Amino acid sequence: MADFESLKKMIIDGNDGATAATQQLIDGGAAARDILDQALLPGMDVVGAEMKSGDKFIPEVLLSARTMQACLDLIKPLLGEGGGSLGTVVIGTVEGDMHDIGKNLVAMLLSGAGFEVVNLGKGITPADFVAACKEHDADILGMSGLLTTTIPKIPETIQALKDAGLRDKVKVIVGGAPVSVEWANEVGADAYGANASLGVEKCKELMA
Ligand code: B1M
Repeated sequence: MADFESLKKMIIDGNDGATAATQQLIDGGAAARDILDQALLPGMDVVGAEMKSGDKFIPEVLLSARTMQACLDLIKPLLGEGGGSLGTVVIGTVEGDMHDIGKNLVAMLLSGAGFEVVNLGKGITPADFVAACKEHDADILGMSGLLTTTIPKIPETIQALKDAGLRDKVKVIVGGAPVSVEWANEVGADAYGANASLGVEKCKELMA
């Protein structure tokens, strides 16, 4: 029988049995948020630490990431659908950055909380962010950045929003491992999400 600890280890190992274990936990009555908070996220934390220390290489990290995404897809419907009444959030990972697990998680929780979410994917240029905000009449633009080399695309996008005359209408929230609240303030974002749940809380505050 699967438990949180064994699922966490499967994420670390990139073991494709993780989806069956996630399903077993769901069938056994485990809450989606507990699966996320007690197995999936702690598993990716270990992967990150091992990548940093050189104990894991990119292909292994990729396996873990794919495994994590497959498990997230299983719990996604259980995080609820809120009907989109709180406002429209356009969200994506910045240009040059292919990390999308955290951004997808934020998108899922926003949708569950009642936002209409337009998830643009990863590697999104400032021009494409602006075009999507226009097209979808966005209330909030969410940008995720995981690389110190590419997070300058965030202030570039904020400038592009200003140039398009949209900055007064569209609030901006940013997040991702190298981003901090101080940096977010410095580059002129309206909010910073330290994690997915706090990101949702900040979006609710922005709409209040
Ligand atoms: Co990469 N990677 N990676 N990687 N990778 C990091 C980010 C890194 C910190 C690893 C390390 O060195 N310890 C490091 C960045 C260092 C830096 O710049 N500061 C790094 C590097 C260097 C790289 C490459 C350059 C490696 C190389 O090729 N030499 C390369 C870059 C490729 C590119 O993007 N152009 C690369 C590639 C990859 C993989 C493809 C193998 C894979 C990504 C797969 C995918 O996403 N589909 C990968 C992974 C998996 C990681 C780590 C291990 C895990 C990231 C993750 O998914 N975490 C990561 C180490 C780490 O972060 N500790 C690392 C789980 C996820 C739930 O958390 O994304 O932080 P996170 O999101 C959180 C919060 O940040 C927040 O909420 C989320 C949930 O709590 N949040 C928001 C995120 N976005 C938000 C937006 C919001 C609000 C909150 O509002 C809009």
